[in-house]
Amino acid sequence: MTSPANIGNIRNIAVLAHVDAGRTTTTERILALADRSGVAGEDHGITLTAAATTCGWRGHSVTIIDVPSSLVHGTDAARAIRVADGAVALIDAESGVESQLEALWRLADDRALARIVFVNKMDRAGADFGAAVEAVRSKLKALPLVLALPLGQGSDFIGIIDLVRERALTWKAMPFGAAFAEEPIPADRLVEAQQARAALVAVVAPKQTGTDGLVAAIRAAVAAGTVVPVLPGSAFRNKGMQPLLDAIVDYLPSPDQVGAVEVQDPATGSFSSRAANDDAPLTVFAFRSGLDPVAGPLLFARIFSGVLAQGAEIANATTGRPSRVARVLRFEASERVELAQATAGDIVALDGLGEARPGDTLTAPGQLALVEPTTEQIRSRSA
Ligand SMILES: Nc1nc2c(ncn2[C@@H]2O[C@H](COP(=O)(O)OP(=O)(O)OP(=O)(O)O)[C@@H](O)[C@H]2O)c(=O)[nH]1
Ligand SMILES: [Mg+2]
Repeated sequence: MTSPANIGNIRNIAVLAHVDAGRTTTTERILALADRSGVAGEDHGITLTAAATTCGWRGHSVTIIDVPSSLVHGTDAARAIRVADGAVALIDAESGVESQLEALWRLADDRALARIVFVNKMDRAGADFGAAVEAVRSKLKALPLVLALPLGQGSDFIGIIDLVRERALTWKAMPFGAAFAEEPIPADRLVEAQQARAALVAVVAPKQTGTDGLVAAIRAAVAAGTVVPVLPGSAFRNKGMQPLLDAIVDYLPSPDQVGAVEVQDPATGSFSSRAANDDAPLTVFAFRSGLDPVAGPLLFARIFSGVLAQGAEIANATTGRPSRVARVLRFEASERVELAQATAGDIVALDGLGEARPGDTLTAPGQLALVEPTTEQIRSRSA
């Protein structure tokens, strides 16, 4: 986990949810699962104080970015979405799509962010998967692509039918066990599952038949923003979490797929783009401040391009002041890891930046650029 990941194996994911839909529970479950698969035999106290936490899954480095639900924190939410390459939207299976998710969804629309939907709380008595899928269409104005059907609901919710791989996954280790069994699709659901699979194949029209061709076609459609995969589960009961992680890895884009970042020259106002790779000039965007009980005040930031080394002399392009990064940290599920450097696509916490604020862009001295316009620029534009 501590070695730098190949950029194609990075997933920076924002979790979008209405208050109480299960953002914290879902994030905790993901981190617990991923942590267990990556690190053997330790006691995992999971810290959720961080604005971004990184974990490993199937050889990928997945960073979960916390997005405040309440739009009282609208700027924080918009910046969290700005640094994400994809998002998981949580819908409460009982209460459906609610206002805060709708507002966050619009912010993600503005950035054409690739998304998948997790219909959470399928174990609740009033859970209605079909209604949640319909709400993706009617309220979120997106084309839902159902990738799995629930097996039972309410207290009978035991698992899902994976339509892509045509199998049933059941979590029978009660009450909260993560282990699941893979079985054939139950005979009484077979026709329904075949019809649902045919519907999904018809939407994404894979050029190659077979599972791999279908996965690639779904991935392409998600990146293009034409479809939103939908999966049912229950974070609280720990059911459906591995398929959610698989979907993050299989269907949401990596930083290099999302591509270059558009920046503005603070002196001339002219725009240019910087490619999402280590050889491009350094572009770091600070999106959230945090106060860590151990590390102290930190600034969470995304490396859009270039390489940021610990101790590097940098410039705050927003304020025009020189600065120095004392430490580059990454929050992993169970610990804080100090990195020698962060590379393009990484999301890290920076220590020692003093006056820098969320919204600031940090660059190499002499290569100033802004990801977000400065307050002065916004004022002069609206004047
Ligand atoms: N039955 C059931 N309850 C759930 C599930 N997921 C979360 N909950 C419960 O729903 C409540 C809210 O869950 P949280 O994970 O705290 O939700 P949140 O979205 O982080 O809430 P805020 O941080 O307040 O926005 C808690 O009581 C959870 O135990 C689920 O899958 N099934
Ligand atoms: Mg929460």
